[in-house]
Amino acid sequence: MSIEPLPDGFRHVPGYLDRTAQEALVEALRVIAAEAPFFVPAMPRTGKAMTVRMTNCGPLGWVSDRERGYRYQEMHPATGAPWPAMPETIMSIWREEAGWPQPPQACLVNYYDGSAKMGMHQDRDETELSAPVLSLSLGDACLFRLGGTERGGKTRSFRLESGDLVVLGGASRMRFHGVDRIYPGTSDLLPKGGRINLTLRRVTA
Ligand code: MD3
Ligand code: FE
Repeated sequence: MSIEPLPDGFRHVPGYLDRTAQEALVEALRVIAAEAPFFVPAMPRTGKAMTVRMTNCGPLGWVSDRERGYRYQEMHPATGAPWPAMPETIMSIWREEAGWPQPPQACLVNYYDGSAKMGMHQDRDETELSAPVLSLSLGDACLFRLGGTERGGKTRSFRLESGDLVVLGGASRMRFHGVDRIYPGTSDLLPKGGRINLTLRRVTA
């Protein structure tokens, strides 16, 4: 038997947020979603709807549509309003865990229902590709897949549970990754079930 080392710059902290902290974050997200409703992003060119619903908080938000593709912008694509402020709790997690001097500029909020997935991709819509990406999971567990820096290479899978933190820095920042499936009914944090992932990013240098 052998212990495989975790890939360089990849840190998974199971149970990073306790139940009370998870509940507080869900309440903060409720307020955010009331102001910046979840939208369904469309794939560039094909216009095919993604299965994940999204919203954002912070100065910049990640959006996608058929005509203009993947990008960051200062306003909500449907309401035209600026994104709600990033809650202080989220900013402080970045300060504690990112090891990066500048604050995060975007907090993408992904909502997965029981059948949503996210295909393998790289995060490369940021100008700043040296800063780490932080991920917080809430609600139902998921099967997360991490690959290498080339599409089609070897991958390994992890189960991410409610309260888990993942930090993707260093050489892991450009790895392909995706969400293969949600495990419905594995958490009672969200009354209607499903999974929320918060992804904190630095966008510009
Ligand atoms: C960056 N989200 O929004 S967590 C995404 O669970 C995204 O909703 C997934 O991928 C989710 O872009 C995964 C964020 C994450 C995970 C692994 C990475 C970002 C990563 C590996 C390398 C670089
Ligand atoms: Fe990603």
